[in-house]
Amino acid sequence: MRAARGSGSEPGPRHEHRYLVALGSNRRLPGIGGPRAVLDAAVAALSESGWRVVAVARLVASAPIGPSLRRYANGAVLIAGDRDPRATLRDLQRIETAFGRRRRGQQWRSRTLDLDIVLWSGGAWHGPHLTIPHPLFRDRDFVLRPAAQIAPHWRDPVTGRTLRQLAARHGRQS
Ligand code: A4P
Ligand code: MG
Repeated sequence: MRAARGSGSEPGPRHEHRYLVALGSNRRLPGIGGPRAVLDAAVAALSESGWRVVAVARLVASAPIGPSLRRYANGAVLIAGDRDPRATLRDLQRIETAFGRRRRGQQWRSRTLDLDIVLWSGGAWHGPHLTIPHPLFRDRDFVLRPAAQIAPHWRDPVTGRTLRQLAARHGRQS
């Protein structure tokens, strides 16, 4: 793991935004490998598409939530760049598609790659297709643990709690 100093939401150069992105996979991708290899390749794809990769969390294995029976690999990455949240979501969805993700069918079905925006340095964002913070992230150990590893002091703008606090709270409850 490469850890970021500070909160993760600190301003970088002017016009630079930071995003904390959660990664998940529970399917093999031919030519790449199993879920862990898919997530490593997804981080490389972010870097190739112009993002500065600030920190990458150690991957965790997690039991599936929802209808899929396959175990997931999950992770988190802190990236920096000049794209606004809408452009960032498009970028993440383009990478998901390049990794064989099909958006048809049931929600939460098994997938080769899921990239969700958990937090960004601009605070809260509500648009027709995008909500930041991600509405479910506080309930998910497989998001909180990797996220708290790379940005422990970053505060959730809704609850005011840091990622470390949210991860510790969730760990005690589950
Ligand atoms: N959208 C809204 N807000 C956001 C955001 N902050 N980041 C919209 C990304 N997308 C956001 O997502 C559906 C729509 O959510 C997008 O078109 C976007 O406009 P999707 O990725 O197409 O579909 P999905 O992944 O099936 O839905 P969602 O809600 O992202 O599912 P989740 O919450 O990601 O759950 N179990 C384990 N152990 N590990 C996992 O990673 N993941 C899921 C998927 C279920 N169970 C899991 C895991
Ligand atoms: Mg998603």
